[in-house]
Amino acid sequence: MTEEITARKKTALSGIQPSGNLTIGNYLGALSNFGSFTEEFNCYYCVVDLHSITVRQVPAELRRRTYEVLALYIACGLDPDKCTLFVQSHVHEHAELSWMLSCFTMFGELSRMTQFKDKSAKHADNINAGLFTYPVLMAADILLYQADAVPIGQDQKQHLELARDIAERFNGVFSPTFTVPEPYIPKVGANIMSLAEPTKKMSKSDANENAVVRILDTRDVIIKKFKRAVTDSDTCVRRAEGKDGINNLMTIYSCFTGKSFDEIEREFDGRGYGDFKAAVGEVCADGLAPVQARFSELMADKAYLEEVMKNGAEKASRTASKTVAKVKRKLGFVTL
Ligand code: AQP
Repeated sequence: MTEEITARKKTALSGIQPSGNLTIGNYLGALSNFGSFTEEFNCYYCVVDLHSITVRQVPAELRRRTYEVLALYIACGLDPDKCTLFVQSHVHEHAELSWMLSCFTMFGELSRMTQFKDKSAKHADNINAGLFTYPVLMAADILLYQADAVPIGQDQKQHLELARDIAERFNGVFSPTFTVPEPYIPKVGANIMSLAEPTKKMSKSDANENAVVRILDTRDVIIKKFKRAVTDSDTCVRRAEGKDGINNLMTIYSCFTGKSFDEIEREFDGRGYGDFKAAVGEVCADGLAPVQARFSELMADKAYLEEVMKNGAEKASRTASKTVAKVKRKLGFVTL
Protein backbone atom coordinates (compact mmCIF):
# COMPACT_ATOMS: atom_id res chain seq x y z
CA MET A 1 0.00 0.00 0.00
CA THR A 2 2.72 2.47 1.01
CA GLU A 3 4.62 1.60 -2.16
CA GLU A 4 1.52 2.22 -4.25
CA ILE A 5 1.09 5.66 -2.71
CA THR A 6 4.77 6.48 -3.26
CA ALA A 7 4.52 5.30 -6.85
CA ARG A 8 1.66 7.71 -7.51
CA LYS A 9 3.34 10.68 -5.87
CA LYS A 10 4.48 13.28 -8.41
CA THR A 11 8.11 14.34 -8.70
CA ALA A 12 9.66 17.80 -8.39
CA LEU A 13 13.25 18.66 -9.26
CA SER A 14 15.35 21.79 -9.22
CA GLY A 15 18.99 22.79 -8.95
CA ILE A 16 21.27 25.71 -8.21
CA GLN A 17 24.77 26.28 -9.59
CA PRO A 18 27.63 26.73 -7.11
CA SER A 19 28.95 29.44 -9.42
CA GLY A 20 29.07 32.19 -6.80
CA ASN A 21 27.73 33.06 -3.38
CA LEU A 22 23.95 32.76 -3.63
CA THR A 23 21.84 35.92 -3.81
CA ILE A 24 18.37 36.83 -2.59
CA GLY A 25 17.39 36.34 -6.26
CA ASN A 26 18.27 32.63 -5.97
CA TYR A 27 16.57 32.58 -2.58
CA LEU A 28 13.28 34.32 -3.44
CA GLY A 29 13.00 32.98 -6.99
CA ALA A 30 13.84 29.37 -6.19
CA LEU A 31 15.33 28.13 -2.92
CA SER A 32 12.73 29.53 -0.50
CA ASN A 33 9.97 27.82 -2.51
CA PHE A 34 11.54 24.35 -2.64
CA GLY A 35 10.21 23.35 0.80
CA SER A 36 6.57 23.80 -0.21
CA PHE A 37 6.90 20.85 -2.62
CA THR A 38 8.15 18.26 -0.15
CA GLU A 39 4.78 17.08 1.18
CA GLU A 40 3.06 16.64 -2.14
CA PHE A 41 5.98 15.63 -4.34
CA ASN A 42 8.96 13.30 -4.35
CA CYS A 43 11.62 15.99 -4.41
CA TYR A 44 15.09 15.98 -5.92
CA TYR A 45 17.22 19.08 -5.31
CA CYS A 46 20.72 19.09 -6.71
CA VAL A 47 23.80 21.27 -6.62
CA VAL A 48 24.47 21.56 -10.34
CA ASP A 49 28.26 21.71 -10.37
CA LEU A 50 28.55 20.42 -13.96
CA HIS A 51 26.63 23.48 -15.13
CA SER A 52 28.89 25.86 -13.26
CA ILE A 53 32.03 24.97 -15.27
CA THR A 54 30.56 26.54 -18.41
CA VAL A 55 32.17 29.62 -16.87
CA ARG A 56 35.73 29.38 -15.47
CA GLN A 57 35.72 28.56 -11.75
CA VAL A 58 38.52 28.55 -9.21
CA PRO A 59 38.60 24.84 -8.17
CA ALA A 60 38.97 25.44 -4.41
CA GLU A 61 36.07 27.92 -4.48
CA LEU A 62 33.88 25.58 -6.49
CA ARG A 63 34.52 22.80 -3.96
CA ARG A 64 33.72 25.11 -1.01
CA ARG A 65 30.56 26.46 -2.62
CA THR A 66 29.30 22.97 -3.40
CA TYR A 67 29.23 22.26 0.35
CA GLU A 68 27.73 25.69 0.97
CA VAL A 69 24.84 25.29 -1.48
CA LEU A 70 24.02 21.91 0.02
CA ALA A 71 24.15 23.43 3.52
CA LEU A 72 21.87 26.25 2.35
CA TYR A 73 19.33 23.73 1.05
CA ILE A 74 19.16 22.21 4.51
CA ALA A 75 19.30 25.59 6.28
CA CYS A 76 16.29 26.69 4.22
CA GLY A 77 14.29 23.81 5.63
CA LEU A 78 14.86 20.91 3.23
CA ASP A 79 15.03 17.70 5.23
CA PRO A 80 17.44 15.15 3.66
CA ASP A 81 15.21 12.37 5.01
CA LYS A 82 12.19 13.76 3.17
CA CYS A 83 13.78 14.71 -0.13
CA THR A 84 16.83 13.72 -2.17
CA LEU A 85 19.62 16.28 -1.88
CA PHE A 86 22.62 15.53 -4.08
CA VAL A 87 25.48 16.85 -6.18
CA GLN A 88 25.01 16.56 -9.96
CA SER A 89 28.53 15.30 -10.77
CA HIS A 90 28.04 12.40 -8.32
CA VAL A 91 25.41 10.91 -10.64
CA HIS A 92 27.12 10.16 -13.96
CA GLU A 93 23.81 9.63 -15.77
CA HIS A 94 23.34 13.42 -16.04
CA ALA A 95 26.26 13.70 -18.45
CA GLU A 96 25.31 10.48 -20.23
CA LEU A 97 21.68 11.43 -20.90
CA SER A 98 22.77 14.92 -21.86
CA TRP A 99 24.77 13.49 -24.79
CA MET A 100 21.87 11.37 -25.98
CA LEU A 101 19.43 14.29 -25.72
CA SER A 102 21.82 16.59 -27.56
CA CYS A 103 21.15 14.42 -30.62
CA PHE A 104 17.48 15.39 -30.28
CA THR A 105 18.12 19.12 -29.85
CA MET A 106 18.48 21.46 -32.79
CA PHE A 107 21.32 23.92 -33.28
CA GLY A 108 18.74 26.63 -34.05
CA GLU A 109 16.90 26.01 -30.78
CA LEU A 110 20.07 26.42 -28.72
CA SER A 111 21.04 29.52 -30.71
CA ARG A 112 17.83 31.22 -29.60
CA MET A 113 18.49 30.84 -25.85
CA THR A 114 18.79 34.28 -24.31
CA GLN A 115 21.04 33.07 -21.49
CA PHE A 116 23.54 31.80 -24.10
CA LYS A 117 23.48 35.20 -25.81
CA ASP A 118 23.89 37.06 -22.49
CA LYS A 119 26.66 34.82 -21.18
CA SER A 120 28.51 34.83 -24.53
CA ALA A 121 28.54 38.61 -24.41
CA LYS A 122 29.73 38.56 -20.79
CA HIS A 123 32.43 35.92 -21.38
CA ALA A 124 33.49 36.74 -24.93
CA ASP A 125 36.90 35.12 -24.37
CA ASN A 126 35.36 31.76 -23.40
CA ILE A 127 32.32 30.97 -25.56
CA ASN A 128 32.70 27.23 -25.09
CA ALA A 129 30.47 24.43 -26.38
CA GLY A 130 29.23 23.74 -22.83
CA LEU A 131 27.80 27.25 -22.61
CA PHE A 132 25.89 26.49 -25.81
CA THR A 133 24.63 23.03 -24.79
CA TYR A 134 23.86 24.03 -21.16
CA PRO A 135 20.06 23.72 -21.72
CA VAL A 136 20.47 20.11 -22.90
CA LEU A 137 22.19 19.21 -19.64
CA MET A 138 19.38 20.97 -17.80
CA ALA A 139 16.84 18.93 -19.78
CA ALA A 140 18.73 15.77 -18.79
CA ASP A 141 18.67 16.81 -15.10
CA ILE A 142 14.90 17.10 -15.24
CA LEU A 143 13.97 14.22 -17.53
CA LEU A 144 16.21 11.69 -15.74
CA TYR A 145 13.87 11.83 -12.73
CA GLN A 146 10.64 12.03 -14.76
CA ALA A 147 9.94 15.34 -12.99
CA ASP A 148 6.39 16.68 -13.19
CA ALA A 149 7.24 20.02 -11.58
CA VAL A 150 10.29 22.25 -11.78
CA PRO A 151 10.37 25.21 -9.37
CA ILE A 152 12.44 27.96 -11.02
CA GLY A 153 12.80 31.71 -11.39
CA GLN A 154 11.61 33.50 -14.53
CA ASP A 155 15.07 33.45 -16.18
CA GLN A 156 14.99 29.65 -16.51
CA LYS A 157 11.57 29.50 -18.20
CA GLN A 158 13.00 29.39 -21.73
CA HIS A 159 15.29 26.50 -20.81
CA LEU A 160 12.38 24.63 -19.26
CA GLU A 161 10.33 25.09 -22.42
CA LEU A 162 13.18 23.58 -24.41
CA ALA A 163 13.29 20.61 -22.00
CA ARG A 164 9.58 20.09 -22.69
CA ASP A 165 10.17 20.24 -26.45
CA ILE A 166 13.01 17.72 -26.23
CA ALA A 167 10.87 15.35 -24.13
CA GLU A 168 7.94 15.62 -26.54
CA ARG A 169 10.23 15.09 -29.54
CA PHE A 170 11.81 11.97 -28.05
CA ASN A 171 8.40 10.63 -26.96
CA GLY A 172 7.10 11.26 -30.47
CA VAL A 173 9.96 9.51 -32.26
CA PHE A 174 9.89 6.52 -29.92
CA SER A 175 7.05 5.75 -27.48
CA PRO A 176 6.29 7.76 -24.31
CA THR A 177 9.55 7.74 -22.36
CA PHE A 178 9.76 11.03 -20.49
CA THR A 179 7.28 12.92 -18.32
CA VAL A 180 6.80 16.38 -19.82
CA PRO A 181 7.64 18.80 -16.96
CA GLU A 182 5.73 21.92 -15.90
CA PRO A 183 7.54 25.04 -14.66
CA TYR A 184 6.53 26.40 -11.25
CA ILE A 185 7.38 30.09 -11.20
CA PRO A 186 6.47 32.09 -8.07
CA LYS A 187 3.92 34.91 -8.51
CA VAL A 188 6.15 37.37 -6.63
CA GLY A 189 9.95 37.14 -6.54
CA ALA A 190 10.50 35.27 -9.81
CA ASN A 191 12.61 38.08 -11.19
CA ILE A 192 14.65 39.93 -8.58
CA MET A 193 16.64 42.70 -10.23
CA SER A 194 20.12 44.11 -9.64
CA LEU A 195 20.24 46.89 -7.03
CA ALA A 196 22.69 48.84 -9.20
CA GLU A 197 20.99 48.35 -12.59
CA PRO A 198 17.38 47.47 -11.86
CA THR A 199 16.58 46.60 -15.48
CA LYS A 200 19.04 43.70 -15.21
CA LYS A 201 18.50 40.48 -13.25
CA MET A 202 20.36 40.06 -9.96
CA SER A 203 23.05 37.42 -10.61
CA LYS A 204 25.42 35.75 -8.19
CA SER A 205 28.32 36.19 -10.63
CA ASP A 206 27.83 39.98 -10.96
CA ALA A 207 31.20 41.67 -10.48
CA ASN A 208 29.58 44.68 -8.82
CA GLU A 209 29.11 43.70 -5.17
CA ASN A 210 26.64 46.57 -4.62
CA ALA A 211 24.32 45.08 -7.24
CA VAL A 212 23.64 41.90 -5.28
CA VAL A 213 22.49 41.00 -1.80
CA ARG A 214 23.85 37.61 -0.82
CA ILE A 215 22.03 35.17 1.45
CA LEU A 216 25.09 35.11 3.70
CA ASP A 217 25.79 38.86 3.80
CA THR A 218 25.91 40.26 7.34
CA ARG A 219 23.07 42.42 8.62
CA ASP A 220 25.17 45.61 8.28
CA VAL A 221 26.17 44.80 4.72
CA ILE A 222 22.58 44.00 3.74
CA ILE A 223 21.32 47.30 5.16
CA LYS A 224 24.16 49.25 3.52
CA LYS A 225 23.53 47.66 0.11
CA PHE A 226 19.82 48.52 0.21
CA LYS A 227 20.62 52.09 1.24
CA ARG A 228 22.76 52.40 -1.90
CA ALA A 229 20.15 50.83 -4.20
CA VAL A 230 19.49 52.81 -7.38
CA THR A 231 15.99 54.32 -7.48
CA ASP A 232 14.61 57.37 -9.36
CA SER A 233 13.95 61.07 -8.90
CA ASP A 234 10.40 60.58 -7.61
CA THR A 235 9.93 60.41 -3.82
CA CYS A 236 6.74 58.43 -3.54
CA VAL A 237 6.85 54.68 -2.75
CA ARG A 238 4.46 53.32 -5.39
CA ARG A 239 4.65 50.83 -8.23
CA ALA A 240 4.72 52.36 -11.69
CA GLU A 241 6.18 51.73 -15.09
CA GLY A 242 9.74 53.02 -15.35
CA LYS A 243 10.28 52.95 -11.57
CA ASP A 244 12.31 49.75 -11.88
CA GLY A 245 14.37 50.28 -8.73
CA ILE A 246 11.37 50.96 -6.49
CA ASN A 247 9.32 48.18 -8.13
CA ASN A 248 12.15 45.77 -7.32
CA LEU A 249 12.48 46.94 -3.71
CA MET A 250 8.72 46.64 -3.25
CA THR A 251 8.87 43.09 -4.59
CA ILE A 252 11.64 42.20 -2.15
CA TYR A 253 9.76 43.83 0.74
CA SER A 254 6.60 41.96 -0.25
CA CYS A 255 8.43 38.60 -0.38
CA PHE A 256 9.89 39.00 3.10
CA THR A 257 6.76 40.42 4.78
CA GLY A 258 3.94 38.78 2.81
CA LYS A 259 2.39 42.27 2.34
CA SER A 260 0.65 43.21 -0.90
CA PHE A 261 1.85 46.17 -2.99
CA ASP A 262 -1.22 48.20 -1.93
CA GLU A 263 -0.42 47.58 1.72
CA ILE A 264 3.20 48.64 1.16
CA GLU A 265 2.11 51.84 -0.61
CA ARG A 266 -0.18 52.67 2.34
CA GLU A 267 2.51 51.85 4.91
CA PHE A 268 5.01 54.23 3.29
CA ASP A 269 2.55 56.95 2.27
CA GLY A 270 4.17 60.33 2.98
CA ARG A 271 7.52 58.77 3.85
CA GLY A 272 10.57 59.07 1.59
CA TYR A 273 12.78 56.55 -0.17
CA GLY A 274 15.35 56.67 2.64
CA ASP A 275 12.87 55.24 5.17
CA PHE A 276 11.67 52.65 2.72
CA LYS A 277 15.16 51.43 1.78
CA ALA A 278 16.08 51.09 5.46
CA ALA A 279 12.91 49.06 6.06
CA VAL A 280 13.66 46.74 3.12
CA GLY A 281 17.15 46.14 4.54
CA GLU A 282 15.71 45.33 7.98
CA VAL A 283 13.10 42.82 6.81
CA CYS A 284 15.60 41.15 4.50
CA ALA A 285 18.21 40.81 7.26
CA ASP A 286 15.53 39.52 9.68
CA GLY A 287 14.29 37.00 7.13
CA LEU A 288 17.76 35.66 6.40
CA ALA A 289 19.01 35.53 10.01
CA PRO A 290 17.62 32.06 10.87
CA VAL A 291 18.96 30.63 7.58
CA GLN A 292 22.40 32.08 8.33
CA ALA A 293 22.44 30.67 11.87
CA ARG A 294 21.52 27.17 10.72
CA PHE A 295 24.00 27.42 7.83
CA SER A 296 26.90 28.11 10.24
CA GLU A 297 26.04 25.05 12.32
CA LEU A 298 25.88 22.85 9.23
CA MET A 299 29.17 24.09 7.78
CA ALA A 300 30.88 23.13 11.03
CA ASP A 301 29.93 19.50 10.35
CA LYS A 302 31.43 18.53 6.98
CA ALA A 303 31.10 14.82 7.75
CA TYR A 304 27.33 15.22 8.02
CA LEU A 305 27.16 17.13 4.71
CA GLU A 306 29.22 14.39 3.03
CA GLU A 307 26.87 11.75 4.39
CA VAL A 308 23.91 13.67 2.95
CA MET A 309 25.71 13.92 -0.42
CA LYS A 310 26.49 10.20 -0.43
CA ASN A 311 22.97 9.08 0.50
CA GLY A 312 21.50 11.55 -1.97
CA ALA A 313 23.72 10.34 -4.81
CA GLU A 314 22.76 6.71 -4.13
CA LYS A 315 19.05 7.50 -4.11
CA ALA A 316 19.27 9.70 -7.21
CA SER A 317 21.36 7.09 -9.09
CA ARG A 318 18.72 4.43 -8.57
CA THR A 319 16.13 6.48 -10.47
CA ALA A 320 18.55 7.98 -12.98
CA SER A 321 20.00 4.62 -14.01
CA LYS A 322 16.51 3.26 -14.76
CA THR A 323 15.77 6.17 -17.10
CA VAL A 324 19.10 5.86 -18.88
CA ALA A 325 18.61 2.10 -19.35
CA LYS A 326 15.17 2.77 -20.84
CA VAL A 327 16.51 5.44 -23.21
CA LYS A 328 19.37 3.21 -24.37
CA ARG A 329 16.94 0.38 -25.08
CA LYS A 330 14.72 2.67 -27.13
CA LEU A 331 17.67 4.03 -29.08
CA GLY A 332 18.78 0.52 -29.99
CA PHE A 333 21.98 0.27 -27.97
CA VAL A 334 23.10 -3.27 -27.14
CA THR A 335 22.80 -4.05 -23.44
CA LEU A 336 24.99 -6.72 -21.90
N1 AQP B 1 17.44 37.37 -9.99
C1 AQP B 1 16.72 36.28 -9.82
N2 AQP B 1 15.42 36.36 -9.48
C2 AQP B 1 14.68 35.24 -9.29
N3 AQP B 1 15.16 33.99 -9.45
C3 AQP B 1 16.45 33.86 -9.79
N4 AQP B 1 17.25 32.79 -10.01
C4 AQP B 1 18.49 33.19 -10.33
N5 AQP B 1 18.55 34.54 -10.32
C5 AQP B 1 17.29 34.98 -10.00
C6 AQP B 1 16.80 31.41 -9.89
O1 AQP B 1 17.71 30.72 -9.04
C7 AQP B 1 17.77 29.35 -9.46
C8 AQP B 1 19.20 28.92 -9.52
O2 AQP B 1 19.87 29.62 -10.54
P1 AQP B 1 21.19 29.01 -11.15
O3 AQP B 1 22.24 28.99 -10.14
O4 AQP B 1 20.91 27.69 -11.75
O5 AQP B 1 21.59 29.92 -12.35
P2 AQP B 1 21.17 31.32 -12.83
O6 AQP B 1 19.71 31.37 -13.12
O7 AQP B 1 22.08 31.68 -13.96
O8 AQP B 1 21.47 32.21 -11.54
P3 AQP B 1 22.50 33.37 -11.37
O9 AQP B 1 22.44 33.81 -9.95
O10 AQP B 1 22.28 34.41 -12.42
O11 AQP B 1 23.89 32.62 -11.59
P4 AQP B 1 25.10 33.00 -12.53
O12 AQP B 1 25.49 34.40 -12.16
O13 AQP B 1 26.16 31.99 -12.20
O14 AQP B 1 24.61 32.87 -13.93
C9 AQP B 1 17.04 29.27 -10.79
O15 AQP B 1 15.77 28.68 -10.58
C10 AQP B 1 16.89 30.69 -11.22
O16 AQP B 1 15.74 30.90 -12.01
